[in-house]
Amino acid sequence: MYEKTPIVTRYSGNPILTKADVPYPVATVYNAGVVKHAGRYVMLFRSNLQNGRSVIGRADSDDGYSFQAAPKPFLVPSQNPQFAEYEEWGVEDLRICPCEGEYLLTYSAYSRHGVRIALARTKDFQEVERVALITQADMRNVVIFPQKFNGRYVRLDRPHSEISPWSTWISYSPDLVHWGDSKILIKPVHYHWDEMKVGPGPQPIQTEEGWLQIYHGVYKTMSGSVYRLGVALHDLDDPARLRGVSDRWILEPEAPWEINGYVPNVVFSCGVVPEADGTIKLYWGGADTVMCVGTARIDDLVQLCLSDARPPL
Ligand code: BMA
Repeated sequence: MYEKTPIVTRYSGNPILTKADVPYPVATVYNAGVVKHAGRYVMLFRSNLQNGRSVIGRADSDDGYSFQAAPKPFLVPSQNPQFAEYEEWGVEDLRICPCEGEYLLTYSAYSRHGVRIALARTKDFQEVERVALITQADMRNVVIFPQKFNGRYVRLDRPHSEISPWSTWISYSPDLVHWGDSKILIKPVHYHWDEMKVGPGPQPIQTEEGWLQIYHGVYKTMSGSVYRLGVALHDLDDPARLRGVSDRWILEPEAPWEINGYVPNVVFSCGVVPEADGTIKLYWGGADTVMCVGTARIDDLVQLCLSDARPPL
């Protein structure tokens, strides 16, 4: 139970993308969604501009480790009046959810009215169409499952209220625009590594045992919050049913660029790529400053959820 072998093996060439690799002026490169598209890895990363507000950049790779950043940002705050008012202060933490032959892009839209989630879609990462703002304010971290369940899209999301702080919920939609039937799935556990916040990471991965979800958990210390990553397993046919939430984290800030940076002591993931050999490439932002990658075996992560679980609620 307490073996020392790491569950996630860090790539020796970390960090794999930094502000020095971006052709336009940025202060940071982090929290990227990543997907394999047409045989190549596409990374959509967040950068703070030098006014502190965020845009989404793009980088491409043949091997998932060595990325080339595009000359211009991929997604900036919209000029379209339907979205502009809610994206005025930036777009952040984009997830790429492959679903029914297209990619659903969910990201945080910041404005004077708070933070909410916007949804866009693309088939080829050339043409991007904004679909809708799909939550009210005080919501972040929405990921959509790669398939419909009983004819409905399903998403995990992370509302915040004082009564049930920063927990993971599930919601359903017939059309990607209208969402409801919401239900709470995972709450922080007191005096535990995720006691302050629990929120979805990248899009869930299908495994034989269920949908594997990598999430972030936050612990508040006397010198700030520590962001770590954990895993949960959802039933294959009914993602509202949890098969297990691992008691232990799978990754915590350890490398110098995870401990020090724009926001110290953060590993935060919005991107994962399952590979044919039963491993994943897991991508995370280090200290809200750089992009990192590591590998893990899907079976190990699944077993952690099943063998060493904590109560979800
Ligand atoms: C969260 C989000 C993330 C960020 C993390 C650590 O609330 O803002 O984008 O990585 O805090 O600063």
